[in-house]
Order: sequence, then structure tokens, then C-alpha cells
Amino acid sequence: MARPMKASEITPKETYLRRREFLAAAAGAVAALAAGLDNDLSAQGGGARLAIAKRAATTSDPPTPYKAVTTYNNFYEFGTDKGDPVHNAGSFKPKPWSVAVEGACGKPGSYALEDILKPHPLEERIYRHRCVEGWSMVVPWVGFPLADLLKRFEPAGNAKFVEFVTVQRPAEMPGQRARFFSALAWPYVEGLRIDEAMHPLALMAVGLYGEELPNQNGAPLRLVVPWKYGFKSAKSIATIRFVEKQPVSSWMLSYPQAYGFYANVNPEVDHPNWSQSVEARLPSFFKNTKTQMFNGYGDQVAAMYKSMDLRKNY
Ligand SMILES: Nc1nc2c(c(=O)[nH]1)N[C@H]1C(S)=C(S)[C@@H](COP(=O)(O)O)O[C@H]1N2
Ligand SMILES: [Mo]
Repeated sequence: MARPMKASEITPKETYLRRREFLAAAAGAVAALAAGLDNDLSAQGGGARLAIAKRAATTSDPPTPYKAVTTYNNFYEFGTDKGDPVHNAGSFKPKPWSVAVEGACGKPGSYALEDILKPHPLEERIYRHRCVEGWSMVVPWVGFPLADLLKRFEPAGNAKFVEFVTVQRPAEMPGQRARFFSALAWPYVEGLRIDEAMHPLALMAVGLYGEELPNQNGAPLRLVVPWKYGFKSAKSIATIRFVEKQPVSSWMLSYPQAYGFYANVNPEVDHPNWSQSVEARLPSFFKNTKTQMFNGYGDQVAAMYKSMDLRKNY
């Protein structure tokens, strides 16, 4: 006869999966079905399970079902529809990987992924994650503070900003070889002011739901900056560059009236084409969740913008 399972034997993944089943059985199921999130995709799952040293939740909102997190994605290198990345990222190879560290710092060079990860105990951080398009999720990311990584490269005094550049691999990324039209200039570039990059909430993520990142979520290494719109969180990072001048991001280049450098979540500054005051919490598509200033992280980050006009610096 099977013995009953002790609570200590239940892994977090199992807990999540149960919660996910529960949520699917509840209100989410109808919306998820309508959106095609429950189609049986040949979805790219995550990689190996990760050993997590520490856990912290910054919200009591329930995590968004794994399936929504990994099948409803923005990753234009794999296509512009939300369902494209999970279908098109299958032949992307996140290993082996290395990151080029450049610019104003004491330790520039090319670093193998293993060397980047080695000194950093992994943490799980449950964060709200909001796209500028008006959908949001709650994701249990796995990673480590970006600050801990950047400090190892010894940023110089004139390193006022950090630029993050996504890998350029047209052979593996169909969006980068679009022949007639490209929504973004490649490679994908994003940036943070150095104090933002050093903020303890800024995460260098390597996984979600306890496993290595699926390709469509930015394997093997992506940023998560929870008080900013999702586009600040560059995926599949190949270059980290310490610079003196504010970088020009891919989104600023494509539509400067809509996508500013700061991109702090701000319900009072509308996108030129839609309101930013509400959001749809996936897997629901109803925009009935009120968007919070700085995505709800204002008590921790507002001080960094005290002297700025956040309508101008959107
Ligand atoms: N390289 C790269 N990074 C990217 C994007 C992209 O198109 N390319 N999209 C951004 C946008 S708009 C969002 S909302 C988030 C989505 O992250 P997720 O798919 O893990 O939810 O990734 C961001 N990082
Ligand atoms: Mo986004």
C-alpha cells in the first residue's frame, strides 16, 4: 500500500502544478481556452531543475499558470505573435553560451556561462511582470541579483549606464532574418541607469518554475526588472556593456513616442494608442486589474526617480 506523502517530499513544482490545475479548473480555464493557451503545443519546456537556496515572494497574487508563462511571449527574434516564440524557439541553442563584458569596467572579457553562474546562489523571486501592451503575469523566476554579477566586473566611475544586448543568430532566430520587414533593429538592445541595474530587485534570471528557462523565455540568461515594462527585460543576453551615455534601446528606435528609456510602469502615462491604467492578468484576457505605479514596487524604487518628471521621462 502506498504510504502517504510527507509535505517535505512535495516539490515546489508539484505545488505549482496543483495550484495550476486548481486555477485552470476555476475562472482561468474559459479564457485560456479561448486564447488557445490550452492547445497541446509541442511546447519547449524548461531545462534541468535548479537548486534554489532562497525564496521570496513580492506579491501574494497567485502565480500565473506555467503554460501561459511559457506560451504567451514577446520575443520578436522568434516572431511577433505571442504564440510564435514557443513554436519557433525549438532549434535555438542556449548552450554553450558566453557573455561579452565590455566598456567602462575593470574586468572586461568573454565569460563562459558556467563561470558567470558559479559564484551565485540561486534565488526564487515571485514577481509581477507587466507588458506595455496591457497584459501581466506573476512569475516565479529563478536567478540572482544583477548587482552581484555587475560588481564582479568592477564598473568604473564613468559607467553611468549598462547596456544589455541580445544574441544575434539569424540561423536560429527566424525574426532576425525577416527579408522584407523587421519591427525592431537587431540585435535587441536595452539599458538601465547604473543605480537601477544595481537595485536589489533587478534580477539576472536563469529559470522559472524551478527549472532552467525555456528558450522562449530568454534562455539561458535574461533580465527581470519588475518595476518596468517587460520590454526592459532583455532576453538571451550576449553582451553587457558599461557606458557613459544613455543607451538607445531597440524599442526607442522603433517608436520613440511610445517607448522611452525609463519605461517605468506608470498608469498615468498612456501609450499613444491605449490606456495604461488597467491590465489583464493572464490567463484572463479581461483588463480588470488596476495597474499600480512602478508595478507595485514604488516603496522600493520611487526614491531613484525623486527628482525626475516621470511624464517626460516615460
Ligand atoms: N531579446 C528580446 N528580449 C525581449 C523581447 C524581445 O522581443 N526580444 N521582448 C520584451 C517584451 S516586450 C516583454 S513583455 C518580455 C516578455 O517576457 P516573457 O515572454 O518571458 O513574458 O520580454 C522582453 N524581452
Ligand atoms: Mo512587452
